[in-house]
Amino acid sequence: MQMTLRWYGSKFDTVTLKQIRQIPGVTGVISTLYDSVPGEAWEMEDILALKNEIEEAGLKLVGIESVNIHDAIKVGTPDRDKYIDNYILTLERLGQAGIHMVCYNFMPVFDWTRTELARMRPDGSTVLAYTQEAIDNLNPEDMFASISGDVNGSILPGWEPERMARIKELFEMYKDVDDEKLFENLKYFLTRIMPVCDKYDINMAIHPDDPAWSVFGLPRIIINKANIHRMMKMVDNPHNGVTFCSGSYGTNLENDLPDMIRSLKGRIHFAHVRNLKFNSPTDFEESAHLSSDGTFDMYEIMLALYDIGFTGPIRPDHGRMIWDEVAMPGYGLYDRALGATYLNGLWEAIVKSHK
Ligand code: DNO
Repeated sequence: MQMTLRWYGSKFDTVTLKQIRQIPGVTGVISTLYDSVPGEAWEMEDILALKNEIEEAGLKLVGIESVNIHDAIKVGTPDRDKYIDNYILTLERLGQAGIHMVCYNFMPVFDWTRTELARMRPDGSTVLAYTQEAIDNLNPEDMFASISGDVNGSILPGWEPERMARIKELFEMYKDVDDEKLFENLKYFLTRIMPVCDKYDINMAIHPDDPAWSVFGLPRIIINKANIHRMMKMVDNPHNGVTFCSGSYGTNLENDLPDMIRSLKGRIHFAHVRNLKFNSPTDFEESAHLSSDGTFDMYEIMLALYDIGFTGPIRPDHGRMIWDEVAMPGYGLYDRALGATYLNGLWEAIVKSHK
């Protein structure tokens, strides 16, 4: 595996490439053109500028998170092909620039959803948290306003204000889309992009829906083992794979994470590894990465990745806000650096104990 950190680009991130370079064992970053608009083709010069900036800092651009998908593609409106054509153009240019992993999601309206961005834990750190009760008592149109006070001046991925301003319209667009329709539209999209992925050896890594169940009555499909296997079978190509995100699949306690990983040999193209602490099955908060701070056995997760011969990029995921850092919730430097170091430690021990 290759340890990386997510980086939003020098215009948007409070963390610098220099700081990332100084985290032991982190050799690459996962980045994006954060101000790109879903549906538009990325310009080659922008891709190369991002890549060069990262390489000049002594790191590697190991993959993209995310190239976002236009709603027309998810909804399957008649004009979807023009947006898919642009997506293909972006993939072509990424391939030509030597980038071979693209993370994306197929979640309607909201990307990942949390009801609190700064829940205080007993040690004074703050974390992202979710309670189903809060969602059940909230009008989706007020969702953005309810968390926007805690964003620390940042734009959250998938929660761009312009997008949230259109929320009513977005809900309207998805009103006839159920799980089956969403699967169908995903299949259409994947079928169209696979030739370019084959040509440039680009691994597509779908990110799970987070939380792994329907919110506000919207369809959610990338939520469990059965559905991921359905997704891979319907377009059976090794480039059609997944981002294994322990924190997202783990929101549903019925998901057996090590078992899911073992069933995905050869199809996990990217791993997000983090822990959650459950207060009840529908109230969880994002803990430190350490097993004993949360609910998951992180050793078992890393061991499962080792057992399937995982060689792709991995990153610590959301971190707690600690040591008075002010950053995008979940994406500060300190706790993610601790996470990377811990995961590297587990990996070293696993590798050595298998010799
Ligand atoms: C949350 C992230 C997600 C993820 C997208 C992938 O912090 O894991 O926003 O990047 O769902 O497209």
